[in-house]
This record gives sequence, C-alpha cells and structure tokens, in this order.
Amino acid sequence: MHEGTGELDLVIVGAGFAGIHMLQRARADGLRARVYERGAGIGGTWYWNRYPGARCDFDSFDYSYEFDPELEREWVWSERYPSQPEILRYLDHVVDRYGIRDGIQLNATVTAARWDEASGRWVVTVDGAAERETVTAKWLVLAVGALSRPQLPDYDGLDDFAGLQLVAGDWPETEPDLAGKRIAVMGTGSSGVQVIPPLAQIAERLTVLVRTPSYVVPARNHPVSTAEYQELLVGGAERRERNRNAPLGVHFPSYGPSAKAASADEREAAFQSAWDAGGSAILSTFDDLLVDVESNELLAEWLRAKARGIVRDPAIAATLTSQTYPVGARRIVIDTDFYETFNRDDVDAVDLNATPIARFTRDGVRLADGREIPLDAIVFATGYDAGTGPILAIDIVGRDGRGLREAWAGGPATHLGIQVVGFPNLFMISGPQSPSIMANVVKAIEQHVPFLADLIAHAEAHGVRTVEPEPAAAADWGAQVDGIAQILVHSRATGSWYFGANVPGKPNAFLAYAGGIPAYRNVLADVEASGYEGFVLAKAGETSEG
Ligand code: NA7
Repeated sequence: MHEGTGELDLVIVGAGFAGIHMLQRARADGLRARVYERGAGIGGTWYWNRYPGARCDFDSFDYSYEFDPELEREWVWSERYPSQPEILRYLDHVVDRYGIRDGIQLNATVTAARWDEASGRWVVTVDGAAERETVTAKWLVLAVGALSRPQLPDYDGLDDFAGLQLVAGDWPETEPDLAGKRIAVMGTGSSGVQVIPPLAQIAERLTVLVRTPSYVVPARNHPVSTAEYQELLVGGAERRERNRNAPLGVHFPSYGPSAKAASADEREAAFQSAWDAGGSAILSTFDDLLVDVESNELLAEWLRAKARGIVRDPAIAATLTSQTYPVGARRIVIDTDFYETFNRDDVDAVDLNATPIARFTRDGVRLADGREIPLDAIVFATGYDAGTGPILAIDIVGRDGRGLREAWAGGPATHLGIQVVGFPNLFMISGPQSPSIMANVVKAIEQHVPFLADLIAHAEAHGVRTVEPEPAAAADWGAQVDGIAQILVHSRATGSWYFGANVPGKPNAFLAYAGGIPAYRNVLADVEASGYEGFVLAKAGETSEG
C-alpha cells in the first residue's frame, strides 16, 4: 500500500529493531504507516554504535526476531554474538525481505508531536536534512530505543582540548584514524569494555579513566559455520521455548536455589562452568543471586578474584575490582580480552575515585594530583540518558496542552510501559516501566509489537477514536514496577543509570519492569483477553478521560 505524504494512520519514530518490526506488522495489517529515522541508515542504536569492537552481548540466535519462522530459517549468523555490522546487515535483510524500505524516511528527526483533540490525531513535526515537514496520524508509536541518547560529562577545558573527542554511542561514519595515537577511554560499562581492547592494539598509549568498574565475564565469542548454525536451528524451537520462560528472555542453566546454601564446591563448579561457557549465564547459576545480597557477594568476590588473577599490576587490579555494588545491579559486562589488555605496557588505568579529573587542557587531561596525561583523542563511553531521555528529547504535548516533560517531571509514569495518561493514541515500544533494559530487548520488542498491532486493529475494527490508560491502572502499574525493583539487589545501586542517577537532575526512579519476560507476557495476554482492561477505548462522541 502506498501512503500519501501528510496523512497517515500510523507514525513510527525510529528504525531500529522495534520500528522495523512495527512497520512490518502495520503494513501487513493494511495501515498507512511510516517510520521516521534520525540516522542516515536503519538500525537505530546499532546504527550509531559503530565503535571498534561493538557487538551484542546475547547470542545471535537469541538476539534475532522469531515472529516469522521463514525469516529465522533463511538468515545465518556467522558468529556466536552478532557484531554491529552483521546486525545492520540482518536488519537490512529484514527490511528488504518484507519490502518495507519505502516506508522508512531517513535523516528525519521527529522533534515534536502535538495531540489535536478536534481531529483526534497527532500532529508530528519532522526535521529533515533540508526541510521541516508536518504529518498527522491517528496513532503514534515511539520506537526510539532505551539507550540511544548518549550522556556526556561536562568538564572544564573540554572546549580547549585540541585532540579528537569521540563518543562510543555516536561514532563517526568515517572511521577516525586512531593508529599510533595517545588515547583515553572514559567509562568501563559494556561499551568501554568492548572498545578498550581493539583501541589498545592500535594506540601508541591507552589510558582508561575508571570511576565505576564493571563485573566482567568472558564472552567466548567464536565464528559459527553455516553448517553449525543450521544444526543450531534444528533445536531452535526448544531453545525459543526455554527462552520464553526465562525472565531475561534468554535461558541460562541454574545449578540450585541458593548460592549461600550451596557448598563451596558446588558454588565453584557452577560459577566456573558458567565462566567457561561465557556470556552473562553466571548471574543465573543460583536462583537467589539477584535477590539475596549475601549470595550475591559470594559471586561478586569470586569475579573480583578472577580479575585479580588475570591483571598482573596489583594497583590496576585494585582499580578494576573496587566495585562496591552487587553484581548484576548494574549490567554485567561480557568481554573479549578486557582484563588481559591491562597487562600491556602501553595500557594504564586511572582510578578517578582516588584521583579525580581536574580539567581538560589543550594537550590532554590534568588530574587532581597535578599529573598531566597528554592525549590525541578521548573516547567517551559514558553511558546514556536511558529510557526517558530519547522520549523526552521530543517535545510531546498531549491532551489539554500538557507536555510529557511536565507529566514526567517526577519520573516516568505509564501503564504497562506502553501508554501515558493524557496522551491518547501514543504508544511506546520497550519504553520506561516495561521489561526493555531488563531483558533481551529484541524479545521485549516482540512482546510489544503484536500487542500494539492487535490493539490498533481492534480499535480500528470497533470504531474506536482514542485509546488511553485509566489513571488508576497506571498508578497501580507504577507501584508494581517500584515494588519489584525493591526486591532486587538493584535497589542497592541507586547511583546507577537504572535509577537515572547518571544524568544531573533526572528524577530517581527505577526505569524498567523487572518482573521478567514471562510475567510481563501474562500481563499483556490478560489485558488483551479482557478486552483491554485498564485502557479506555472511546468511540467518537465518548470521552476517554478518567
Ligand atoms: P554504561 O553501562 O552506563 O557505562 C557508562 C560508564 O561510564 C560507567 O562506568 C560510568 O561510571 C562511566 N562514566 C560516566 N561518566 C563518567 C565520568 N564523568 N568519568 C568517568 N566515568 C564515567 O554505558 P555503556 O554504553 O557502557 O553500556 C550501556 C548498555 O549498552 C549496556 O547496559 C548494554 O545493554 C549495552 P559511573 O556509573 O557514572 O560512575
């Protein structure tokens, strides 16, 4: 179906995993839909994260769509974990396979969206490369990603720095020439841990600026031949089923209910087996690791000891193992040669807690103890304004002229992480208060897309003009989200981005539903089966308020 320019049924913001799947479903349902994408290519977060070493931390098979068995059968991944370029190739394939490329407008940033009560439509402002465009649509779906707005520090002197400033999550399309350069990397989350080893290989000198070290486990990435991948597909259905029943949306083996109740030998065997298998499986070795701080500390100390066993310089080892938060309370990080990289003579680590940055200078960075580190380039792997940031970057104005920035001044408030009271017909995919960052996000997306597509189809079939959550249902959902977060060890790391603490002025609120993928699926299924209980579906002339 071909759509005209100004009038659409559905506007989707973002051409990552979420927006592409939503467009594919919307087209299949016969909607006039279009995706607006800020980037010059598709891929969303994966488009921007093109830094050396960028790779997903879930296995390729688990990190791909399962909505179409034929798609699943015809695509062959070449490595255990998909690299950033391969993910882009996969998404390109998906877009071509479903013939939806003409529904995606690139270099098109949605800057504002205003609800027009009279027409019952969203008026969406799109800033293109050359011109500003306005489109209207009955339905607006934000598929903007949870980790798509990099958060950068603000140090004195950064403007004076004469070298290159690079951002992991906004890496230049033309690969910068970093060979033989003196480089610093700031940040040791997933992005920093991935970018550090390849940069160390080409830099003259690499300095890692560490404030909060991660718990790091080996990825054990390896090539996968076509024959091996096809063999894996034979067991694909069972694997999908196991994943469906796993909180993260990816199944990992459990060795027992409680780490602290297990014997030292049992613990050692379980932890070592997960360490050898690679990936984040280690967090699932015992069922209480994310809820019992004593059990958690047993794993945390085991991981610190592993790191100390690899990193030869005791001072650097101490810096990289100074975690004071429970393992898993921030994202566990999987690596290839991260700790080993610090055994190179040309790589150093600075503990910013002991020696903070005083300022940047023209030639590098000056530390509080007066030490100057001369630099040609600094790489910021300093994280994201997660969850709410990409949504609030758009000036969204709902019913009665009320802005979303105002509505969320105290933190995100949603129903099911899908809709906000006062913002009819506006939906989020993997938004705040949904599983999103607490799950394999592709699986979280595959929960939202069919739910939203079915809801829109139901509304269209029944002459519904507006869909909006009931305030009581939304309040109840917010309480559930907070309640679950309190049970987890995450509540002991309120200084993390999961709580918004990495962004100055951001309200302290847990950003995701942590009840897991299976529980969330049941919630969505019940809502759909009940005829959308918790939502007000109003026909023309009816009100959807309260
Ligand atoms: P993360 O996980 O938010 O990591 C960002 C890191 O940057 C973290 O260690 C921060 O420590 C550090 N940071 C932030 N600001 C500074 C300053 N000013 N100085 C030193 N260090 C700083 O982001 P990633 O991009 O690595 O990973 C995001 C997700 O991508 C990840 O969860 C995976 O899902 C994939 P801080 O906590 O601020 O002390």
